Amino acid sequence: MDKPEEVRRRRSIGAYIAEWWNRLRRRSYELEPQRQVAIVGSPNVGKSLIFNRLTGIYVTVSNYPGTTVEIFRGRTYIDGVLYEIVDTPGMYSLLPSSDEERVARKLLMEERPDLVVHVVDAKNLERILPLTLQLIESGFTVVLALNMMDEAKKVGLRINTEILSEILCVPVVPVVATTGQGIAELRRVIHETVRASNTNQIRCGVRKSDQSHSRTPAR
Ligand SMILES: Nc1nc2c(ncn2[C@@H]2O[C@H](COP(=O)(O)OP(=O)(O)O)[C@@H](O)[C@H]2O)c(=O)[nH]1
Ligand SMILES: [Mg+2]
Repeated sequence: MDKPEEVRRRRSIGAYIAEWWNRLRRRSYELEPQRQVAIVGSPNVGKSLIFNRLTGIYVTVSNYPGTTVEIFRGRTYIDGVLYEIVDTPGMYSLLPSSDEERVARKLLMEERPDLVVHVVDAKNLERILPLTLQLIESGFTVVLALNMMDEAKKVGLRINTEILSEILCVPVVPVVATTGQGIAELRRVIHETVRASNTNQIRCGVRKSDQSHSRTPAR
């Protein structure tokens, strides 16, 4: 049995953590987010799971104006910077052929997020990369999240993310959204890429081991 003193001490630590968490949440929705990140990609690639893993302090859901399409918005701090993360409806292309795609395109074009995380199913890369190229051509700062790496490995696929990153000139982060593997790295790369794009220093192939490998792409 715990002594009453020990119980009191644990309760006060619990109350302190709860108070700190509530203060953080309150502050996060009172303040205007400093940066905005949109999560895009085709349906069923793990966008919402990644959104949930990236956010957590404050999430809202609303219909996009004039439609019944739901948009989830959440907030998170990365390195002291308050980000708004937007989970967009599934899209295959920037040329819309469904209500969801129209809303996703409109949201991107009107809100012009600081960064777009293109979530792709690592097993179906070749079918999905055209959207990555459209996003890059439309002037968005893009990070490619190669999700479902667990399934890709199971079917024997090996993807050289460094070469892919160099070819596309966007950072590529392998992720397993179901386990959370790669999410910390994704947060780090999002923050680093937003900072680099603000100073016009887009890196080609952001690597863990070689941070000096950078160049400004031709525009
Ligand atoms: N095996 C595996 N399944 C995943 C992964 N990420 C998402 N899923 C599953 O894929 C399905 C679609 O995920 P969801 O986040 O709703 O995709 P969305 O339509 O892009 O928002 C769900 O059943 C997830 O559990 C992953 O990394 N590995
Ligand atoms: Mg979803």
